[in-house]
Amino acid sequence: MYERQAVIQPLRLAPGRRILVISDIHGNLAYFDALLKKAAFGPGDELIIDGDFLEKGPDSLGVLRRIMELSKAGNVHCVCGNCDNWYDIFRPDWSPEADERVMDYVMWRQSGLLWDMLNASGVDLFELESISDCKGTLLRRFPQEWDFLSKLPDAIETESFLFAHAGADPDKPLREHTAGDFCRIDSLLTTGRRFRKWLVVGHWPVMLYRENIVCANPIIDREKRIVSIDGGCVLKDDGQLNALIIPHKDSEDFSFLAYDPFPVRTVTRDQAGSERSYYIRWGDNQVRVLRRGEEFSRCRHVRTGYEMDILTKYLYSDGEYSDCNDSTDYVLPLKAGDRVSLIESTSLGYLVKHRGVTGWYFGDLA
Ligand SMILES: [Mn+2]
Repeated sequence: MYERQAVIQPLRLAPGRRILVISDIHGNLAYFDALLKKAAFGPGDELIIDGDFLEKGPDSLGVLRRIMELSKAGNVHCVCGNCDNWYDIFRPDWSPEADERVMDYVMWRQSGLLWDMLNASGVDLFELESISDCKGTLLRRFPQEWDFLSKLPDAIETESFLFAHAGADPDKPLREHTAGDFCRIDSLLTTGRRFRKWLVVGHWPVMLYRENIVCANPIIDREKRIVSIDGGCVLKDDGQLNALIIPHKDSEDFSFLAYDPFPVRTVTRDQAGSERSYYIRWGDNQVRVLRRGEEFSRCRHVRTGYEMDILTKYLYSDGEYSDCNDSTDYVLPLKAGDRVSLIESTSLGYLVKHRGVTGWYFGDLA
């Protein structure tokens, strides 16, 4: 499916209109609605949804319907991500083996668009043998949703920008791109690719680009002309949904807004930041448990040998070796009066987020 020729939607924007770009909503309707509200999104703006609005989160169908509803006004434009291409299950070259993989995926995740749609149709998924048995039901019950999904472009091109979910190939004419060229590239910023036109992508949570510090804010690389905006919404416990703000269609004067639901508290004393820190993250998260405690456990990261205290509830198994939830020992540099978002309260201190950066604070919070 990723080998098919990509659909690129040309978009002419009126001058002077603000452009918001949001990616990787991943079925999180609450974050999406709250971010639009925070940005005071309205008819005077343009909104680009940069792919992966479905899957992983609690309400994929709700997010799809919200985007469809917003799209009616004509100022909302949506790109297909690697989690949004569900219309492919109805294409003639879709195989029975692929149906099996989809069924396994749906029952493993127990969430996502097909899960939501089938539950809303009253289908008992635990009785269902194959996805092929319910494709008729899906088409009958959700004709508008499938029509919308079938028409999603793989990229949107304006005079100054290309919006694609994960990347593009600067050595290939745009018209020769496949769907996969736009949505199947991991870690775009480390591939050495640079572009003539600004490329705005999601897909790769931005915190994965740094080893020592967890930062969820968009990365603007002016040399490569890439803006990477996935703040780890749904995928990371401390993640956020970012909206890149382009002041008007030819501007490079980027800013952003972010939404997360954590309570905001106030720091009561200055704290110096740590000079050395590490971020153990998904994909490279095997640790050896040196000393298991009730609240914290002393652990050694297997690949690097780095030692840190990890919340015991973040360890995924009781064994000597365990994978763990994303963890950092970074101590944030803070000043009394700073406002922080509270992620975890522990007996030793607080895991907080300050201006998009997650770390520890060991004083009192007001
Ligand atoms: Mn993706």
